[in-house]
Amino acid sequence: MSTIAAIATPPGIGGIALLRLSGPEAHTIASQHLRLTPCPGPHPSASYALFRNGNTVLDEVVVTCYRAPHSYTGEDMVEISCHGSLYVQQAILQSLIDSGARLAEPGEYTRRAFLNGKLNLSQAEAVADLIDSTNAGSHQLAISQLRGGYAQQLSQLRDQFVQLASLLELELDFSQEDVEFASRSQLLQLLDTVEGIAQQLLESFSLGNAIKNGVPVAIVGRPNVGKSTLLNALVGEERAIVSNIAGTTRDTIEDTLTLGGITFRFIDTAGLRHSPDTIESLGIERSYRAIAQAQIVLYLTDTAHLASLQQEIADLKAQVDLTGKRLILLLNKIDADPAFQSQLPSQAVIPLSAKTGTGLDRLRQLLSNPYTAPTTGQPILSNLRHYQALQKMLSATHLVRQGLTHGLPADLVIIDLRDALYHLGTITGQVTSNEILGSIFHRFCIGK
Ligand SMILES: Nc1nc2c(ncn2[C@@H]2O[C@H](COP(=O)(O)OP(=O)(O)OP(=O)(O)O)[C@@H](O)[C@H]2O)c(=O)[nH]1
Ligand SMILES: [Mg+2]
Repeated sequence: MSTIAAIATPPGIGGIALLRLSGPEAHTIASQHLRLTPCPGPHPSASYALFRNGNTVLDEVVVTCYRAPHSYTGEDMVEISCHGSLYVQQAILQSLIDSGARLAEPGEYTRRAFLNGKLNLSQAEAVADLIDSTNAGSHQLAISQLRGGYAQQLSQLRDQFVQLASLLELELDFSQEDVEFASRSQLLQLLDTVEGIAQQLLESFSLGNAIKNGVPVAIVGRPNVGKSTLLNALVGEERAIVSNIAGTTRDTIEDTLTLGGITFRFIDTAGLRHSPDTIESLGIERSYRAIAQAQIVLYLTDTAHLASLQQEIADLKAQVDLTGKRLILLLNKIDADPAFQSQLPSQAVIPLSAKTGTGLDRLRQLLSNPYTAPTTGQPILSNLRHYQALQKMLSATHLVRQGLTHGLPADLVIIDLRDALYHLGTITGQVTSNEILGSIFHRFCIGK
């Protein structure tokens, strides 16, 4: 293991910047530039020091020394807090590299922490989520995963499976004799438990994903029905230009609103129609792209065009695949036609006035209702990699179950069981590969 160095604070000028050194030579390299107080024990020691490069004093710094394994990475570490001048940060980093350190790769500190057993893989991923968190909901998800979350429970279950799998393998050595070392009923019971947990986690994913990444909502419809007015009313500011000229919005315009802890990303789009205008047509293409990427489609019409709504929806479905998306039909401008309020067409269309605000509360509620968090403190899955691993694990456990109920020989059951154990193990990192680690850590910051 080489000794790595990086600036851990964000690039740019700041009050203080933090540099980190980690690896077997961390203390030796640091002591070429600093007079270090010895750091013998499990407790980190912080001290004031001058950072020198040769005879030149670069800065007055505070140095924190950690001894392996009592550090974030589990290795010897030195952290240097210097003044946040760009020059000072770079000069200190260059000095450390000149003295034998190597520039750290993204996430390399956390990768080392994982490899040294300080964190499991799910916790390492939670570190990146915690850094990325932008609201109370995503922060809470990341913290609970960092504190262990469901990965600990899955890892314990996997250990029990491994024991049963080894008993099953033992039976192969006695295949001539009719013996059963692994209790089939115990195995089935364990399958019940792990499948139950996996199902619950998979069901929580749409909520977890919404909390972590927000929900894209496209506002679409024919020109002039009030899409931009609705965007402005929802986000509470004049984001998009509103006019009575059909075809006002040419490009997609986005803004966000947090409802019940979920960030909704509203995308106002160019009105859908056949237009000879090249620019408008390009805008309309973007509208279709916005619909394709949205999870929720707010399809807006107004009182003057209600009669053609069904046809418009049929045309829309012919253009874009709406499978898996929530389509909400809205009838705007009910303020302009009071007679309409008494003869509303169907329950399926939500009446509102983007201008006066009537009906907007109902719309907000409708948007956030499906994302109500479970109250019992159940774990929530927000990690796509875990989601995919659990799905693959479930396919394998179904085959194990089938094998057991049909009394298939142990050597066949074992193949599926190993497959299930593999996918379960990739969540916690009990099973891993350079490819998995690479895809996880490349999205980290340098210095973390
Ligand atoms: N009376 C009434 N007028 C509205 C309402 N909502 C929008 N309007 C008016 O309808 C016209 C069109 O509004 P926009 O918000 O620009 O419509 P749009 O759907 O974004 O139009 P394009 O960008 O051209 O597709 C403007 O004159 C708005 O003031 C409403 O709820 N009631
Ligand atoms: Mg508009």
